[in-house]
Amino acid sequence: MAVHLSPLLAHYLVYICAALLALSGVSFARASTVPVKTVVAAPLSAPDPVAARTGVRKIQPEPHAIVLAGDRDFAFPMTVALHSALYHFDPSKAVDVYLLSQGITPADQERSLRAVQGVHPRATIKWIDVDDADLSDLPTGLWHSRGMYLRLLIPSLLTDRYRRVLYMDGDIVVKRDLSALWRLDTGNHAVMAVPNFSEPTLGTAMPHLMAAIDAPPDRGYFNSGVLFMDLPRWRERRIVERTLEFIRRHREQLAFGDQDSLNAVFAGDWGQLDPAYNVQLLTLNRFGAKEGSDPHGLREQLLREAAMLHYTGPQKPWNLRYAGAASDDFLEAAGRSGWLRSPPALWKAEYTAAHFAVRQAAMVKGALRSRA
Ligand SMILES: [Mn+2]
Repeated sequence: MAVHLSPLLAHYLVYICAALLALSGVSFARASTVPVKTVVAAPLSAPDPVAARTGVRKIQPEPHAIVLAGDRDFAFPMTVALHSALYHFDPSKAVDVYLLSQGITPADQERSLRAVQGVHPRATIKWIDVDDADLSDLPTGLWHSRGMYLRLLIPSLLTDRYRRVLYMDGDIVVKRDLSALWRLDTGNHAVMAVPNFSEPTLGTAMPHLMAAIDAPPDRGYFNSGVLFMDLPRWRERRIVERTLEFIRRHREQLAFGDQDSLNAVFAGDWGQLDPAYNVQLLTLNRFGAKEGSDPHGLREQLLREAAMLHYTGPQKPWNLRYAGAASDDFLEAAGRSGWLRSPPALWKAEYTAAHFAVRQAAMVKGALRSRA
């Protein structure tokens, strides 16, 4: 007779394994040359008194981890994004946050930590200064700095303690409790994501690369700004190695380095998240065109129900010239974060003056260099 594992037992086995891992003292960050700064934003809740008395440790549920990443002047938008995520995150659930920095100054890292301090009672927040030597030869574009590749470091930077991790871009404002993601059944999918609103299939997004991709052109093409990643599956399927290989081989033909390459490697084999988890504001007008006779109504509904507003495109709501959608949502989230010291009109001007020109110049330089 075949041994049959009941779903409930299997469920608890996962918990028990997670608890054993936690008890074995596996550290958060994998041993590497990357210096890890540990700052606990708020004390974790007191030990369970019953567990202390009986000596029985409470079995831990799947740990929740969120990763954001950015370079140079992205500290401010990243902080607003993180603040908004923690502000809405179920306060009864512990959440570990990792902020990957590519050249964000220690002063800005400190300022960011102060800005989100105390927003969530069970959040731990760590900055990780990444060694980006491995990424230095990757192509960049006019509007995309090397920071876009930082998400590819997640499977090697985080330990086995985490199974499913949420990566989110820094140009996002969160509007709802994201802990709901960890209740999703993600099946065998290594990644869950939202289709790209403007080009939702491989064939429309990268027709010139279809010969290099082992999938029919009508397979889905996702936006890489929000990725719910199953890390063991990423490692098992060597997603990062294969993505880097694809980037290097097709560097001349990539419009969006990380996004095109990840889509090429996944080749349509990914799970679809509700579009509310990545509302791509620049191309919102493309959403719902096929689904209904009232696309305008669908778009209004999506904006109302958005869990994550994604400020896609070159113009960002922290720039003076931003004239896109949901500007107020950013202003509100930015105002609520403890980052700002001056009123919105003034800080926008300050920020634009201090960072925008520098950033664009650096990107033009990077683009010219990668083309050379
Ligand atoms: Mn983005």
